Amino acid sequence: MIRFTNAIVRLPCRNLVNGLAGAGLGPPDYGKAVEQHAAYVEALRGCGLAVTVLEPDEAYPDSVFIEDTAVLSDDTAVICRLGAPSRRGEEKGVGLALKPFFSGLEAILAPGTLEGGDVMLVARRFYVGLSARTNRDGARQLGEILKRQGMETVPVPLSTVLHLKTGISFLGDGLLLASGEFLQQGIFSDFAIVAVPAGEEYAANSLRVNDRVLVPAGFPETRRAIERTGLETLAVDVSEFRKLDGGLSCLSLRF
Ligand code: CIR
Repeated sequence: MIRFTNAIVRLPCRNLVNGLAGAGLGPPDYGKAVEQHAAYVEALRGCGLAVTVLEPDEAYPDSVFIEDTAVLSDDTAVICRLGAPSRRGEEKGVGLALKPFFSGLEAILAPGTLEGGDVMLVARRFYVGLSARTNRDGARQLGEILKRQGMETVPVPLSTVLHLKTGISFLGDGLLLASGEFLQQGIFSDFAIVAVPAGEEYAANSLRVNDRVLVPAGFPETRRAIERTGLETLAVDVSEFRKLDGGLSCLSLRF
């Protein structure tokens, strides 16, 4: 399992209340979102990461979901062309913030689209969800960039989830946490799978960071299922980000 030393996050902006939402849970509470975000940053620091905190960007309501703007691999950062038109442009500031840490900067170009939430790294292989946000051309471009570094990409057609990692997370050591459509996916048949109990699907987006797994607060059965594998967990409340279909992984870039 990769050990992370750094993370980059972006503070939620006031305009967060106008973010893209399909969950039907109503708009997020900005004040609560700010508090939850601060606790999330502390959780990352508690896992040993140095966290770079970017200023809020009012031009982009969804800019707190920074994971979608880049894919990181060894010394290369791939800057995404987001699939959601209202989010295009978020990636510019992130590229600048990544520059000091990465010797190579690459970009996904039109007509390709790619969002980082669709990309799951397992050892030296990247699984790339083909979603409403990530198209085949975006996945192909990413594959070509990563191939030059000896990495493999595997496309994963999606049917119900927003992003690949909405429904599946790599917990390390050959272990996946999965829900819904991924429980029967042949592509993942070589992995041991921790199944997310029905009703707790949101917790499928949990986040292994070094020695711990961050799990969204309020999903005790998933937390127990992860702990039964011997992993240590930490519950982090991200209820306000859930209202915008965002999960734990979406809120940071880790490297
Ligand atoms: C969006 O629809 O783009 C945001 N409201 C949520 C993005 C969540 N990001 C992620 O799953 N990686």
